[in-house]
Amino acid sequence: MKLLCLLGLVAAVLADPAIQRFDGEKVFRLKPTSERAVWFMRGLADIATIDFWRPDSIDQVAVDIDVDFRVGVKDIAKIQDLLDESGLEYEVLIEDLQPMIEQQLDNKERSATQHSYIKYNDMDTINAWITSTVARNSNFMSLTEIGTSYEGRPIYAIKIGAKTGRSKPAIFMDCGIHAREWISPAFCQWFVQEAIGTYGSDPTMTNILDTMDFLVVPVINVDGYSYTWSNNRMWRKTRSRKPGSNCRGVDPNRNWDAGWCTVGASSNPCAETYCGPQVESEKEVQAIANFIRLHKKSIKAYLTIHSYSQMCLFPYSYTYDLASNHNELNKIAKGAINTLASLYGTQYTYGPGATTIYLAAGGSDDWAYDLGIKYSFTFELRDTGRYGFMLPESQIKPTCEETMLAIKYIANYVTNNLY
Ligand code: 0X9
Ligand code: ZN
Ligand code: ZN
Repeated sequence: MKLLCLLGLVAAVLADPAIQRFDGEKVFRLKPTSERAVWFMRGLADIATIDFWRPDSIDQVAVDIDVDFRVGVKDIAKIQDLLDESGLEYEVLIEDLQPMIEQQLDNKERSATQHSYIKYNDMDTINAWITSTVARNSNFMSLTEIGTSYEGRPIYAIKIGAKTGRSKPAIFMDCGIHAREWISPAFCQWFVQEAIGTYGSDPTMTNILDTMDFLVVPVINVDGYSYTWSNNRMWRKTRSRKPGSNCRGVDPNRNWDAGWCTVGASSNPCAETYCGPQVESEKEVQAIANFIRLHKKSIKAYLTIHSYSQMCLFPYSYTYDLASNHNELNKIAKGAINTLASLYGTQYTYGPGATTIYLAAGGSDDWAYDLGIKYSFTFELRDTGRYGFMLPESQIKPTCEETMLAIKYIANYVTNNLY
């Protein structure tokens, strides 16, 4: 009996020695309707290791904002007892995370190495897809390696648009800033395919791509994304090392020069929202920032894709001040989420980041906006917490289809209102 257990253990370890398992881990949702509940949540964060899913750190917990958080298996009994005794309203969003991670890959036709738009593709598969797609459509696309990551992986930008011989205004869009938000890179891949697939037949897409170029970065945080496949599905940050700390990684959406590290970010290298030792400390952020600065004159819109929460956000997030074209941004966001909802009824909220999600400085949207790109939006795709980051592959298609409508709505607006 003992021997069998041992053999089982050895087999499990040999199967994939590096990959971290999440057996028995739960995700809770607390609805803090009072200051007492907020204090209670802070107390929990002090006594147990808690991975905040939404909002993404304890600093952002406030009255009336649902808190989704993951608790490691050794703390669950304790945390659940405390929750029960508190009398506060809470639910168990995910009973056991490990099967959820396995069930996420629910596309029956999936193969590990073959690229597909309706499955989650790993980093190597995405990179091979990037190269071959651009090569197959070289009349319509070009590829730039805009930099390399901390671990030396290439970061690519794909330019898509009709070649007119003149330099065109552009819309920049990136995916995969946060490693575990897998639906985000999936959307960028979908977008590229849909753009070439509908050019010439869809009048809106044709007009957009005749007038403008799209600059798409399918995955910014390439090291983090790789790491979510090889080691830890729940990884969010980059993978850089910092002298004096054993904790790795910086939150790449707290590392931009926009009220850097003033609110909603942490200076603790072990925190999920670590802002980094200085502005643009991360090579991945530098690569994008340099690329955007270089093409600043032509870039008219900045779009960045995250998950989850179903939101369309615009500046500011580092201050409660309103953007100078707030009314226009609000109107565009409203139009975008309405067309998104028209397909499957998916409901989004929208507004300035600071009041719609939380104050959080150092984000790419605010940085791009302050650089002078006056249409700047962050999308938080599906869902609202049923699956969270583990959105099943069967939802990739509907999610991408509806998001496509919103992105096209914004791109069409920008095309018709060039400045
Ligand atoms: O906190 C973030 O970086 C984004 N949410 S996520 O859950 N995907 O991490 C929201 C970003 C909103 N914009 C800024 N904070 N600038
Ligand atoms: Zn260029
Ligand atoms: Zn994110």
